[in-house]
Amino acid sequence: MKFEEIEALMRRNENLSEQYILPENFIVVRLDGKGFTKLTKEKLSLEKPFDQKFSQAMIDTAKYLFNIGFKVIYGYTQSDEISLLIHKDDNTFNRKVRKINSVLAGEASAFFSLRFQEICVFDCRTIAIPNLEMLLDYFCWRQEDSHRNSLSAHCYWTLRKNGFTAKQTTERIEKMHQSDKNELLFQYGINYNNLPLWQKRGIGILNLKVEKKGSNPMTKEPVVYLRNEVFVENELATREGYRIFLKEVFNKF
Ligand SMILES: Nc1nc2c(ncn2[C@@H]2O[C@H](COP(=O)(O)OP(=O)(O)OP(=O)(O)O)[C@@H](O)[C@H]2O)c(=O)[nH]1
Ligand SMILES: [Mg+2]
Repeated sequence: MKFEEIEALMRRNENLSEQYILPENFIVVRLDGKGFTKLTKEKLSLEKPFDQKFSQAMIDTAKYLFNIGFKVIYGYTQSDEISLLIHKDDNTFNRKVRKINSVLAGEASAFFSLRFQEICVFDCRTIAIPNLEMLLDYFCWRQEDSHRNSLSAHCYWTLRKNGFTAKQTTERIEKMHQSDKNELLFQYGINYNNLPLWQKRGIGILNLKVEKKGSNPMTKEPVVYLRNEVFVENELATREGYRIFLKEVFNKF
């Protein structure tokens, strides 16, 4: 086979296996740390179950991803995951799923690894979301997951710190209902309601237009201009309150 023919066949095969996010769909991406249960235990010296340094690295990674070329509207991070909402009109990489996933996973992994001076890897999935209601459902779902994870993680480490083995602890927690988990913490003197909000509700990251004052370089006259700035919200509302908050954020775009 001639080189030109081989190339044409290869390109055809590559192009035919390409997937795209269809027009008019919102693009949501979710990055998740690969094998972070092991990594956080064995390589990064972290506080358990939650570590401020780790959470800050997740926030900073999410903020970094706001500035790599995509039109990111909102970010949400909890545990070892980051979700980003990308504007419906964003046409980066022609909305090719393969490119979006690989570039975001690469950027996040590189940034986070530099922070800890350790190889840390994120995977990335891209989800097409066709309407606003589903978008709100998506972020509320991730927040509910945060709440469940956080309750389980507090129970897990409370038992581990009180002499139970990993096997005993996992078996005990697996069978428990939410209310029993609250009760277990209470028995060990922990009131779940009093734990920091960021550990239970996750953290929101917003891209807002803010007014800035400057001066016209030619005339030196004062001018007011708009600039996008990334803000961190670490006291998110929950459930219906979170939905209302998200709606307000998304409606600005
Ligand atoms: N010590 C500590 N660990 C954390 C913190 N946040 C997240 N983790 C760990 O990150 C893990 C995330 O879990 P998963 O994403 O479900 O599991 P994983 O091991 O990363 O596996 P895959 O995602 O399937 O590759 C949890 O099990 C925690 O152990 C933190 O603030 N402190
Ligand atoms: Mg993970």
